[in-house]
Amino acid sequence: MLFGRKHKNPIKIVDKEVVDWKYTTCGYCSTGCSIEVGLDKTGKAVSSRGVASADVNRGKLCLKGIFEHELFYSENRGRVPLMRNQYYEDFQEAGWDQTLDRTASEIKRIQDTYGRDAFAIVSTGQIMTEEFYTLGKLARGVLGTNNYDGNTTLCMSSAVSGYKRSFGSDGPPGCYDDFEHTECLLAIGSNLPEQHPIIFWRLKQALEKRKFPVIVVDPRVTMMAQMADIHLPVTPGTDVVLLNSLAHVILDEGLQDREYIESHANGFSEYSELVKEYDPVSASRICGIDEDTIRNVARLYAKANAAMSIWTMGINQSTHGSDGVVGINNLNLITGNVGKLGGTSLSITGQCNAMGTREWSSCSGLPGYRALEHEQDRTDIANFWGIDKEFFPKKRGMFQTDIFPAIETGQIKGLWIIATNPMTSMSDTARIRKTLEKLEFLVVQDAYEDVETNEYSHVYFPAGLWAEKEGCFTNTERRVNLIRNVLPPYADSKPDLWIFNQMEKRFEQGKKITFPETAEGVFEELRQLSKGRMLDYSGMSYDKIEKQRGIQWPCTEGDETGNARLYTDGKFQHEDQKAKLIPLPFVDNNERPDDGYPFWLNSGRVVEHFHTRTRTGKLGNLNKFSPTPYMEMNPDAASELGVEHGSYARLISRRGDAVVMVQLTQRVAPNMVFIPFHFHECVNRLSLGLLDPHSRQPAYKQCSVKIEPVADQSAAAVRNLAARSF
Ligand SMILES: Nc1nc2c(c(=O)[nH]1)N[C@H]1C(S)=C(S)[C@@H](COP(=O)(O)OP(=O)(O)OC[C@H]3O[C@@H](n4cnc5c(=O)[nH]c(N)nc54)[C@H](O)[C@@H]3O)O[C@H]1N2
Ligand SMILES: Nc1nc2c(c(=O)[nH]1)N[C@H]1C(S)=C(S)[C@@H](COP(=O)(O)OP(=O)(O)OC[C@H]3O[C@@H](n4cnc5c(=O)[nH]c(N)nc54)[C@H](O)[C@@H]3O)O[C@H]1N2
Ligand code: SF4
Ligand SMILES: [Mo]
Repeated sequence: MLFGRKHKNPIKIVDKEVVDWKYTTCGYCSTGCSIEVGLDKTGKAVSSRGVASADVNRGKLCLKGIFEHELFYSENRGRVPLMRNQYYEDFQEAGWDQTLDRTASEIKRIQDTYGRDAFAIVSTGQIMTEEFYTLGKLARGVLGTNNYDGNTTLCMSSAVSGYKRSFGSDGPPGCYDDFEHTECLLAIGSNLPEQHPIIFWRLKQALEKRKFPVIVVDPRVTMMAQMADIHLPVTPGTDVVLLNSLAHVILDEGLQDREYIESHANGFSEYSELVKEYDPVSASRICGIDEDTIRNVARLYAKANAAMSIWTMGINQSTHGSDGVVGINNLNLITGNVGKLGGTSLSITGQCNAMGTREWSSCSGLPGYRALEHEQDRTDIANFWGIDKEFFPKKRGMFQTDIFPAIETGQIKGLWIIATNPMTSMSDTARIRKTLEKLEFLVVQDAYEDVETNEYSHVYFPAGLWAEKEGCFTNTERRVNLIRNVLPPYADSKPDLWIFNQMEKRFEQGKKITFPETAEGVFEELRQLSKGRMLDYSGMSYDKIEKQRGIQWPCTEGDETGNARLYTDGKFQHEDQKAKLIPLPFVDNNERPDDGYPFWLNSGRVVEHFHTRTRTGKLGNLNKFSPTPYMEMNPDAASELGVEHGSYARLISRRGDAVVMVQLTQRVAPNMVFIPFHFHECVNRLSLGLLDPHSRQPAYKQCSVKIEPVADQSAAAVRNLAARSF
């Protein structure tokens, strides 16, 4: 008997006839895979492949990367600038000059009438670093609005805040190579196999060579939890209690690294006092993890020669997001696991250039991790840009999640939205819609003209996408990588950099500042501004980045390569160079399930879609995996309610309702449902999004709902189709 395909037709891989491969970096997630885009002899992008010599992905790509070249030809890309008087009127096609002039004059009108801060800007984690820096120059140096922020507040704000509180600065200290050295991995609220498939593959590679325990903390049995040695299905929103309790056991049993704490951290006595209250028995009643498991995990972590923690949105998107990050940092400080091979506190970032905006956009301050609150930083940047330092405010302005309520109250009258889609991605859709309707002027700058937020705009700027432009992204492990320009921008769309530069020319204040026209020209400014700082780019150039397939900062002038880790010398960025151990009392302030709304509503992502589906919803090879809004629901809970697998059900929260298809699975507990947030008019109609007090990040993952079967299934199906036109 012969095995194999001998008697069947062999699979034929169609020759795409690529004549040229162009070097880029993936534009979806923060893993930062190096991609080459293949062009055929007509200049059409026909293929994408992973770059074998790139340390990050070593030739691999996930589903999204493999089909990324199809984006160039995807539907509903913005072709030309559009304009209208009121958002409910039809758009008219207009030229760039006309739409830029109108936008500039509306910004001036609003700022003259109501004050500089009455015009706000909300950006993204998905444009190039050079574009971020230029937007920051425009916002801070020319327009002078202090209400300038980005969607990283929905995403990374808690990590930034937690790093600053513990270590004195933002900047993830570890790298993927730490998997090769660690003896224990704790992954909290992070589902790598779906959200960062290639980081996951790096972890699997490390585990194949050498076994070490993997502990996953997630209320859901995610793919990551399925491969874990220990899964802790924590009660939503209570990670801080679990972390305090792990520390309790470590200190109680004397497993801490006394020498490290003494030499490198402050605040031990207040911290250890607080932690005493979180004995495993009391903690288990709040966080839902039994006392023996807490003890076991604490001992495993503390006794490992090197232990590392990674986390993503399960921690950041919580009313205790910033505290959760500090709790993880505390754990790593008391066990001496910062800046060491395999011992780190590594925030897995989200968007392709979430790091670039943190480093250079000036959203939370001034470029290069400088703060508006520091006089020296204000002086340095004012001198570098050639403006009066008094032009800068002395304190950062509103976060994105405070900008929207300020529109409601009339404090903010105009808004510029760049590469983000709050109509789908912010909590309480009905409220966001009302908010956008209140604006005197809204300009939306996006690669796609059918992005939902654009329904409320007065002006639409069509932007170039990903490799239609040139510039850098920084990934999770602080690796700066390059996107070469593969194709010209689609139709009459323009690179974001070009749009910012054109806007600057329309303001008197803009004449004082030089705005380089090319991305590489901007990069030169980043090199100069970062010289000698922790965030040092001065040893990098585009060619060198491409040759090395990405360089990790700090990379000082004269250095051949970058540096894989931060804080290896145990010196931190607080004034006394010590890290801080911070006590974290827990207050339970979430909306929890009750008799009226008995289910936890959890939300997140699936591998085949990216965020609000402006891109993946249009690629057949991705959208076909999940074209319909759905929820994961436990079969026992469903049978009690008479809800069937594959039917539609209605969810109701105190904010609104949504109809989704039911997928029965044991991945969620009977008192929880999980909905991927990618679909418009879906989970964010229901979510509450209470804010973290430090980071202002929304707790997307915790609120409560009730569920009812839908009697008229065909009407539900029609409603769901109407919810999304892709
Ligand atoms: N395919 C794909 N990949 C992506 C993205 C995408 O849209 N699609 N987006 C990118 C971006 S911007 C981001 S931010 C990342 C997000 O990456 P992840 O954070 O890994 O993804 P999520 O699914 O949002 O949430 C992770 C897990 O948090 C868990 N969780 C919920 N509540 C709690 C809690 O109270 N405690 C704990 N410990 N866990 C909890 C959820 O059950 C979920 O499994 O992914 C990036 N990668
Ligand atoms: N319920 C719930 N809500 C969530 C989350 C959750 O887990 N649950 N996660 C939150 C998180 S972590 C995030 S990061 C946000 C993401 O939320 P959004 O930022 O609103 O989502 P995206 O779909 O990524 O929006 C990016 C937009 O930029 C456009 N774009 C892409 N490239 C370019 C470019 O080069 N230039 C320009 N001008 N436009 C471009 C895309 O077409 C798209 O419209 O959602 C948040 N919302
Ligand atoms: S893992 Fe992330 S960076 Fe890599 S190909 Fe997939 S989406 Fe792109
Ligand atoms: Mo994110």
